[in-house]
Amino acid sequence: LKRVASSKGRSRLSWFYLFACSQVLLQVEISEIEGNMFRLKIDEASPLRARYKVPDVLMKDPTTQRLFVSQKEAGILALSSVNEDYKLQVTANPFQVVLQSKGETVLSMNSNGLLYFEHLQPPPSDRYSICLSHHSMKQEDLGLWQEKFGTFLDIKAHGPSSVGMDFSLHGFDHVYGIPQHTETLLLKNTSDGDAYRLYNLDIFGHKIHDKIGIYGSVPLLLAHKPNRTSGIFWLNSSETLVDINTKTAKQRAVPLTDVRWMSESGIIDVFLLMGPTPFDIFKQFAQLTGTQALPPLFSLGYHQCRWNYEDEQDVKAVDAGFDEHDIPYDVIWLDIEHTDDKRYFTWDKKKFQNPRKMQEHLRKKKRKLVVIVDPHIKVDPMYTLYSEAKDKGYFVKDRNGQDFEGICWPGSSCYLDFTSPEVRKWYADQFAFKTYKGSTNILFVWNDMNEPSVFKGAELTMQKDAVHYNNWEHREVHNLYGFYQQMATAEGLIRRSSGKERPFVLTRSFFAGSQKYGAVWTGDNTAEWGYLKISIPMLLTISMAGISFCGADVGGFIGDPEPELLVRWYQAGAYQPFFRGHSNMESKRREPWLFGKKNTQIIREAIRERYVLLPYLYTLFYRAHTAAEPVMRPLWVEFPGKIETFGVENEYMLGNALLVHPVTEQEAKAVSVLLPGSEEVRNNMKLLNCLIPVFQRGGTVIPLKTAAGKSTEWMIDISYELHVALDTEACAIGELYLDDGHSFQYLHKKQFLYRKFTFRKNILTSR
Ligand code: MIG
Repeated sequence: LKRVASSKGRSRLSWFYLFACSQVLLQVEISEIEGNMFRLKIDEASPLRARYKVPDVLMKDPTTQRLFVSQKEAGILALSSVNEDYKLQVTANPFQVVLQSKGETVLSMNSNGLLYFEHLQPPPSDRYSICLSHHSMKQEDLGLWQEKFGTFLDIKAHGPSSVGMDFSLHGFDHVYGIPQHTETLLLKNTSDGDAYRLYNLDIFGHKIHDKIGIYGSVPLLLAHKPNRTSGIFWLNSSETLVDINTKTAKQRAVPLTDVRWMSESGIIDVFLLMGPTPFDIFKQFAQLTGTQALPPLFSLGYHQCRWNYEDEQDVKAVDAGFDEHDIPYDVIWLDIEHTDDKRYFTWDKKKFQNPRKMQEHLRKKKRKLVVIVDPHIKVDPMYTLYSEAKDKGYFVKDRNGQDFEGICWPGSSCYLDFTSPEVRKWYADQFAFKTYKGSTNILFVWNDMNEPSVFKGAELTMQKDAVHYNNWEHREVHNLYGFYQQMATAEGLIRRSSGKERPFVLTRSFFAGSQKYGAVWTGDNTAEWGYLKISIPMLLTISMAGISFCGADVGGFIGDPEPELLVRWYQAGAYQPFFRGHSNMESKRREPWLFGKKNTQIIREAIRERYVLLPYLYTLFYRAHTAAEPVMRPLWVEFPGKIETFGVENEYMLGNALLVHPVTEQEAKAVSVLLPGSEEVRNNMKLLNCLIPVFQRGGTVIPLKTAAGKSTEWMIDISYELHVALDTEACAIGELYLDDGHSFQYLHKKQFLYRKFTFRKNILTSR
C-alpha cells in the first residue's frame, strides 16, 4: 500500500517525498470474529516505534475464525466466511474492501479513497541535519511536529501519526450512535469543519445541537434499514472526528451513507458488526466490550444531590424532609465542599465532624450516601494521598518529565495516572474502610472532572504532550482517562467488601466498555425546556452504545427551573435509568417540597411511580447485564420494520413493554403519541396516572410493587403485582428477576429468582 494522503494537505506531501522514503508498507489484517463480526486492522509493517493500540477495553482477544480464500487473481482477493454467508472482496489498487452478506453489499471500505495513515518518521532535527540547514526549516514543516493552540504549544514527541478511513453503508439512510453530543438521535450530515467530535471535554454550559465532544465518547456507530442493522466500532482513544454523509432514497435509487473516521493517532482497528438485528448488534458490541454491571437495587431508586449539601445538619434536614413529605428516596449526595479543601478521601472537619455518625443515621433510615472523588490531587506535601503518589511516581508527567501540574478545584493539582495498573491498584486500596477515614459500607462514589478537566488547560483539559505510563503521550489515551478512573474506583469498592458487594460508581467521563463499571450522567445541563427535550436522544444514544445505566440531572444543573419544568423533569426522570436531582452551587435550593403543595404532590406521585416500577426496571437491568439489551431503547429497536419510528426521539421504549412519551413542552395540555403497530399497544391508564404518558404494549406482562416505600430497602415486604396487557390473540409474556439486591451471590451461588410469566387461554402460568 502506498501512503495516500496527509491530514495537512499538499505542502506536507511534497515535504514528505523530499525527505522520507516514498513508500511505506502498511500491514492489513482482516479476520472474522465469532458471532457475525469482522475486524480490520491496519498498522505500519515496521513502524519506527510501536504505535498505540487501545488496551483494556476489549473483554478478551476476540476469537477469530478462519476466512477462506475463494478467489485470487492479480490485485484481487475474495474471502468467504466458513458458513459462506459473508464474502469479502479485497482489491489492492486502489485498496478497497467490500463486504457482502448473501450477495447483498452491506459495507465497503475506502470506496472514497480517504484511507490515510501518517507513518512515524524520525524527528525533523535528524533529517534537517542531513538534508537542510536549520534556517530554511519552514514553519509549516515544523507545524507537523508541534502545533499551536491559543497560547498552548503541543510538541508531538513522535511526530504526526493520524489515521483515517471511509466506510460506505449501502442501503442505509439512518445512522445513530457515537455519543456524547447534545444532538438528535439520528446523526446529521456534516459538512466541512462540522464533524462529530469524540474528545472528552468539560464544557460548562454547553449548547444544545452541537457536535462538539463533551465528557465521554463511545466510537460505535449504528446503521439501520428495515431488514438489517449494522455497526462500526472504531477502537481508538485519541481525538477522533466522524463525518457523515447520507443520501436518502429521494436523492439516490439506493440510499447510502458515507462515514469517515479520523483519529489523531494510534492504528486503524475497526470492528464491523453485522447484526443483522439491532439486538444482535448490542450483543456483538457486548461480546467485545462487556455488558452493563448489575446495579445494586438502591441505585435504581431516586437520588438527591446538590452542589452542596452543606453539613451534617443539612443532610439530616433534607433526609427528614423526604419523610415529612412522604417522598421516597434512596441516596443523598455530597459534592466537593464536603472535603477538607478539595482533598478527596477527607472531610471538612467543621461541617462534617462525625461522618460515621451521619452515615449511621442514614443507615437506620435505610438510605445511602454518595460522595464525590475527583481525579486531581491537591499539591500539598502534608496530604498523604499526594505525597505517597508523588513518591511512587503515580502522577501523569509533563513533556519534560516533571509531574504535570494543572489548576483545578484545590488550586495547583497533579493528576493520577490511571492508565497504569499499579496506580489503579493503589487507588482502589484507598477505598479500604481503614484507609478512607469516616467511610462506611453505605458510602458509594461519584467520579467527576475526569475528562480530565484542567482549568486554564488547552480546551480545559490536559495537554496532549503530557506523558503517561509506558511513555505514551496523553494524546493517545485521552478518551480513556475517565474510563480508567471509574474502573479503579469500582474495583476499590468491591475490594473493600472483600469481593462481596456490588459497587455503585457514577462517572462523568466514559469510553466504550464503561458499562462494566457503573453509571454515567450527561453532565452540566441547563434548567431549560430544550435541555429536558434533548436528554431523551442523548440517553438513547448512550444506551445504544452499551451504557444502559445513564441519566441526566433532573431539573437541569445550571440555573433555576420554573416549577412546571422541574415537575415535568421529575416525570421524565422517573422513567429513565439513572434518576438523580442535582443543582449547581449558584442555583436556588430545589428539594421537591419547595414549590407549593400541588407541585410537591405531583413530584411525589412521579417518584412513587418510579418505586412501584422497580421490579420491572431491575429485571430490565438483569437483561442488560446478561443479554446486553439496553434498558432504554429507541422505538425503532422494538419496531425495526416500521420506518415511521426511525427518527422518533420524543418517545422511547423502556424494555420491550413500556412506551414512554415524556412531556417536554411548556404548558402542554396534551401530547400526541405515536403508537407503532398500534394493534398491539394499549393505553394503560390505571397503571400510570394520566400526568405521564406511558403505555403498556399488548402481549406483555410487567411486574410492579403494589406500593412505594420510604426507600428500596423499606419495600422488601411490599407485595408484587403483575400487569398483563393482552395482544390480539389474548396472550402475553413477561418476566421477573429478583435477588438480594446488593451482593454477588446471584453470580457465585446462583441465588436469584427468575420467573417467566405466560398468559394464554385465560391462564397465567409462572415458571
Ligand atoms: O464544574 O463538583 O458536572 O455535577 O456538581 C463544576 C461540582 C464541577 C461538575 C459536575 C457537577 C458538580 C460540579 N462539578
